[in-house]
Amino acid sequence: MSEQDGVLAALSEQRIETPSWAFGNSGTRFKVFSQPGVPRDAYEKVADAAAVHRFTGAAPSVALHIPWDRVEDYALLAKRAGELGISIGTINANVFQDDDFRLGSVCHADRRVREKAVAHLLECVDIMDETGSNALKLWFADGTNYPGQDDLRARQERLAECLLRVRDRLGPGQRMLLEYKLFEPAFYHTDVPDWGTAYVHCMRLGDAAKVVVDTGHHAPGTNIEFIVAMLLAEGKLGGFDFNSRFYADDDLIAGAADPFQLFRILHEVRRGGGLDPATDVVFMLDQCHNVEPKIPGEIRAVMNVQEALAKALLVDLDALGSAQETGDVLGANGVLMDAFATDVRPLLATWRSEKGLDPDPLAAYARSGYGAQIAAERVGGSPAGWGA
Ligand code: PSV
Ligand code: MN
Repeated sequence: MSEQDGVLAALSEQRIETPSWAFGNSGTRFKVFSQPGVPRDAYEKVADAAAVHRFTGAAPSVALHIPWDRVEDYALLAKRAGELGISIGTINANVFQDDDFRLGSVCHADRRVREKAVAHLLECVDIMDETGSNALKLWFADGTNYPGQDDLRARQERLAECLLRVRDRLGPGQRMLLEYKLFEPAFYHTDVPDWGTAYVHCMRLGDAAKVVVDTGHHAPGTNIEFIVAMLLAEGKLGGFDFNSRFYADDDLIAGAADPFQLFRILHEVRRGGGLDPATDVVFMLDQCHNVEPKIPGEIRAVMNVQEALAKALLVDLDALGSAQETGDVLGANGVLMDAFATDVRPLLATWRSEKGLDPDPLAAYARSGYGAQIAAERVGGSPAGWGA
C-alpha cells in the first residue's frame, strides 16, 4: 500500500463525535446570543449533527446531554438518528444544574444529595440501554471554593463509592468515561482535577472505566500529548473532548488556537495504537459556538481534526525512530516538523471525493440551503440552550 493509500485508509477509520449542545444557543456569563434555526429539541439537534456527517463523512455519532436532551422515547430518537445516517454516542450526565448540587453531587457531604446524583447517573445508563450508546461520560462540577470548606479525603471516598455503584450497573460492552478538569466552577479545589486522580479512580473501577482528556481542562503549557501517551500505554485512554482554548475552558473550535498541539496529540495517539478501532478511543468534540454559526463551526472542527490526523499519519516513524536512537535531536524534530508542515488539504479533498463527498464541505453546506431551511422552519418554541 502506498503512503497515500495508508493515510486515506486510516482517515476512513476515524470517527468523530459531535456534541448535541454545540447546536443549541450558548455564550458566556455575560451574554448568550441567540441564532436563527437553532434546534428546539433533541430531534432537531440530531438532525443538525446528521448534517455535519452528511458533508464531512467523518462524524457518524452525536453525544447527548441529559437532561438537556430528555425525550419521551429514547429508542425512537435513536431510530430517527439511524434514519439520518448517524447513531447516538456518549451519554453525558449532568449533576451540576440542580439547586441540590450547590455544594457538589457525588462528593456532597449529604447522603441524600449523593443518592440523587447516583439516581441521575443510573438513569443515564438506562438511556444508554435504550439508545444503544456504549459510553457514559462523567464530568463533575464538584469542588470547593474555600480551604476547609469540606474534607478533601472524605470527598474522594464518597466519589469512589458512587462511581462503583455506576460501574456495577453497566451492561456488557458499556463503559464509563471519567473526565477531569483543573478548575471551574469551583476555584479552591476540584474533586477530579487532573489525569492522575481520574486514573486512580478508573484503575480501581477496572476495565469498564477510562479517562477522558478534554483539551481545554489543563493549566496553560501542560504537555497534553504526554498525558495521552501515558494513558494509552496503560490502556486507560477512553477518549477526547476536543476543543481550543486561549485562556481557560474556552470551548472554541478544535485546532483553531493551536493546530500544532492537536497534531502532537494525534501523533501520540497513532504511536500508542489509539487509532485501532479495537481500543475504542472516542474522538469527541466538546465545543460551543457562541458567535459563529453552529453547523459550519462543527464542520470546521471535524475538518481540523482530520487535517491534524492526516499530518500525524504522515510522520515517518522509521526515520523518527532512527534519529531518536542515534541522538539526532534536530533530525528527529525535523521529521515531526516536516509532517506538520505538509499541506494535507489536497489529500483530504481526494479522500472526500473517493467517498462521493464534496471536497469542500463548508462550501457544499453553504450551497445546500440547509441553514436557511432550518431558520425558516424552526420558528416558535424555545431554542435549545444549556438549560433545555
Ligand atoms: C464543562 O467544562 C464541560 O465542558 C465538560 O467538559 C463536559 O464535558 C461538558 O461541559 C458537558 O457537560
Ligand atoms: Mn468536556
